[in-house]
Amino acid sequence: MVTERGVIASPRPQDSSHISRCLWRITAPPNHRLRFTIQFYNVSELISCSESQVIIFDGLSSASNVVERFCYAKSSTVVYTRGHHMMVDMILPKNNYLDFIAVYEAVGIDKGPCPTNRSLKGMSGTLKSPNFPNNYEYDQECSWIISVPRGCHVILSFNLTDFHIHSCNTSCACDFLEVRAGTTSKGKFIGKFCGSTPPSPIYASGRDIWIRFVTDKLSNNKGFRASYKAVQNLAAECPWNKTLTAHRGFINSPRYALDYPGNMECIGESTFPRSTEWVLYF
Ligand SMILES: [Ca+2]
Repeated sequence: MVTERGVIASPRPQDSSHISRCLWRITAPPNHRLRFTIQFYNVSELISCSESQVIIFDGLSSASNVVERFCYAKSSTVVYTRGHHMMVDMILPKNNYLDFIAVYEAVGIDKGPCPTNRSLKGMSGTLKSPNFPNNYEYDQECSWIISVPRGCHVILSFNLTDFHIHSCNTSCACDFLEVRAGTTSKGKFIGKFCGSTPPSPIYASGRDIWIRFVTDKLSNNKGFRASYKAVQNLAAECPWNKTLTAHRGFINSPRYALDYPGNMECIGESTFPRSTEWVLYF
């Protein structure tokens, strides 16, 4: 089937006595993925998974990755393919019933729990790895573009408990979160992060950042949840060669008392005579 939307259902009971298996192959237009919404799935409790199940493959054959496998009654569930093909393999129980109705539809690749270049806009928001706080899947690549209003700057923050990305070495070669300035993979590199210690808040000098989350074929973990906010230019709070002239004043790290952003260097300088004694109170 090559359509943008449709319904698939189990055979009617009077037809199903001689049918043991149904297969559907569905293809969405290029640059789309398939959203599959199971609206109704009921099967006898007496049936085991080996006798009856519905398997959704991320491709046109049973050699493709499995998106989801169902063998117990389930209420409404939504799954997404990664590519633009899907195969549904339904194994029907002998001398028993399986009632199944699902809707498939072609959606943009920016949809689903692991989107490609999903656009996030506004003054604040959150994003998370697929399935968070449950473990992410193997072999994923998801990306987001955060854009805050003109004149603002993005700051991306993590909680200590919301960052667990499987790391196999210090260069984050296995699973990682990559952050770049701008709206594409070609923007200025800001950082690559993994492990269980979240990075300091990430401040971008512009209004957009591009984020990519990549996982490999081994070991997975909880992933991450992050929040972004539109902030004013922090350059004023983190002066470069600012001259302090008043006899008394305050200096603070950028965004004090919030976490300061990573990758900044602030320098303050005084022009008082050498003999002047400085007293710093914390
Ligand atoms: Ca991994």
